[in-house]
Amino acid sequence: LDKIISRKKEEVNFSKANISVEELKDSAFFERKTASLKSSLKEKSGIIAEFKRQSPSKGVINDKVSPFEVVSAYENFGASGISILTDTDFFGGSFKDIMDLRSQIKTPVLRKDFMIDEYQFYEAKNMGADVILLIAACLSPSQVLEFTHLSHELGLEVLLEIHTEEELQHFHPDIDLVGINNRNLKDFKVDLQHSVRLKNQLPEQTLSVAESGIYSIEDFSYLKEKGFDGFLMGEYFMKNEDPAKAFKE
Ligand code: IGP
Repeated sequence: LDKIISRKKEEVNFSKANISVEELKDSAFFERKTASLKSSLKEKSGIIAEFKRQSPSKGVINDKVSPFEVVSAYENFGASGISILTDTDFFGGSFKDIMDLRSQIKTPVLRKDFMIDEYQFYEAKNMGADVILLIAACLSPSQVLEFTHLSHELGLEVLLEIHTEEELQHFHPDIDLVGINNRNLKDFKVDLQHSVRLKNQLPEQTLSVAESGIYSIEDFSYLKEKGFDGFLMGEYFMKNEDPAKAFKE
């Protein structure tokens, strides 16, 4: 994680030097009205289907499919949300993955990246995202709050990702959704029961998303029964030659 964050700082500095916040604000998507993942989770399947080519833990998962084809099929088959990895160095994604399909997709899109600087929120709005991810392990509670308010000013919703009991400290009622990562980002182990225990420590009305390591219908049903409102699933779909077909089934 430290490696990802230090690389991310370099990347942000590089982007800042190329495109200013003022220029980002001038773009076509900047004024668009965003879609709400909060409402969409209740109206549809609850599944947030991810487009992910590769990851540090799994290496290449699927680099043969096109984002537009996969994402539009996820949408047709009833995804509540779409998650797109925009990190290039570790996940093989890019801002173009969102930008290029934005005008053809109505489903709320989560920009999945490591957010550490205000600049990235303007970038997220500019590329057409509706929701951003804040990872508690990368941020202080005061940064989480600051970034939440900036996101809201831009019309973006916030998904706060936590994994440990200490990270419950990062929760604040202004946050839209809390994601509990079933996967430990340090050793990549998956533990669904751990997530259920953490969820039970959140205020009852909090919208919660179970993230990662959902590898079967049984996993999904178990988490649904335990009261999760959303289910973020990537590899289960992406490891198939036709990810959207896996979603449909
Ligand atoms: C999806 P999976 O195990 O279904 O492919 O996981 C998603 O939860 C995972 O990609 C993820 C992630 C993250 C990636 C969760 N939190 C933070 C990068 C950064």
